[in-house]
Parts: sequence; structure tokens; C-alpha cells
Amino acid sequence: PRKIAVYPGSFDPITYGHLDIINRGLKIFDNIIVAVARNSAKNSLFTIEERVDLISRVLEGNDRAKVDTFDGLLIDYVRSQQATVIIRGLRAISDFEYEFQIAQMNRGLTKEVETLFMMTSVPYSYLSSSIVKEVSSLNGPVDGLVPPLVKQALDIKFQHQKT
Ligand code: COD
Repeated sequence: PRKIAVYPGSFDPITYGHLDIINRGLKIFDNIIVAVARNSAKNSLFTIEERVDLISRVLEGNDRAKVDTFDGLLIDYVRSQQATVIIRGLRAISDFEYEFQIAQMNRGLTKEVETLFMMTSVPYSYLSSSIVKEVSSLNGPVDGLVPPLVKQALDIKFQHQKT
């Protein structure tokens, strides 16, 4: 049977940190579903549709990873996809408490789904969607942090003048 994992998040927008987790996850799982949460409490820069579009373009040509959205409880979505694992990335110690809380809650809700944590790669250990948005909004360089098509979408959002 195929091993399917769900990689959930806000992905506002997707960064090389997320992609690193996806690519490493594909060494462990047959398929990864990048699942964008529709009911996130976070204020987002990009709409759900824009985030899905960026992810699908970034994943183009990769037939083992796909993007989807979900509503409601993550574990219900995971089960609906016949997946058994949730992948999450860990950067600093500061991620731990939040991730620990989500994982414990999900484990309390079902024992059928495991959460797998992958440690960030050193070059991306400081990288977050929030930092990317802040730097880009101030017209700073985000090359090396996000794929070119994401950088382009950020430029359009913040309406940077082309020089
Ligand atoms: N290196 C490694 N990992 C990274 C990096 C990086 N540079 N950047 C981000 N990551 C990891 C994050 O740690 C996270 O694991 C993942 O990538 C996605 O990140 P975000 O920030 O886009 O995702 P979050 O934290 O906003 O996602 C939260 C969920 C949407 C998963 C959560 O709110 C949820 O499950 N909501 C649905 C409702 C639900 O079921 N609630 C009950 C459980 S609490």
C-alpha cells in the first residue's frame, strides 16, 4: 500500500523551507499532500486560491506531491485522504511548544494518525513566511528564500517598482 502523508499549513506564501521539508518527506513517503488550511486564524497576505496556485506551480512536474485545501479538523481531512501521517517542520525551540500542543491535541482526537517532525535544514532554520513577507514589503531581497515565481507574486502584492 502507498504511504501517504499530509503536510498541513498556511503556506502564506510557500518558501524554500517548506519545499525542503516536502522534498525530504518524499524520500520517506510515496505521496505528500500539501494541505492549505482554509480556516486559519492567521491574517493572510495571499488568498487561499493564490496560495494553492503558487504551490501547484512550484510543485509542477513532481507527480508524487500535490496541493489541496481543507476545512475543519485536520485529522478528519487526513483520514479522508487515506493518509496516516502528518508531517511538520521544526525550526527553533520556539516552534516546539506550539507544535507539541497541536500534536498532542491531534493525538487525543485519534490514535490512527501520527505526527512526524522533521528538523529544518540549516540554511532555512531562520526562514518563515512572516519574515519573507516583512522583508519583501520593505523592498528587501527575498531571492534564495522563495522560488522566483513566489518572489514575483510578492512583488505584485507589494507593487514594487521595477527598476
Ligand atoms: N524549515 C522547516 N520547517 C518549516 C520552515 C522552515 N524554514 N518554515 C515553516 N516550516 C514548517 C512549520 O513549522 C510547519 O510545520 C509547516 O512548515 C507549515 O508552516 P505554516 O506556518 O504555513 O503552518 P501553520 O503553523 O500555520 O499550520 C497550522 C495548521 C493549519 C496545521 C493548524 O492550524 C491546523 O491544523 N488547523 C486546522 C484545524 C485543526 O485541526 N485544529 C486542531 C489541531 S490544533
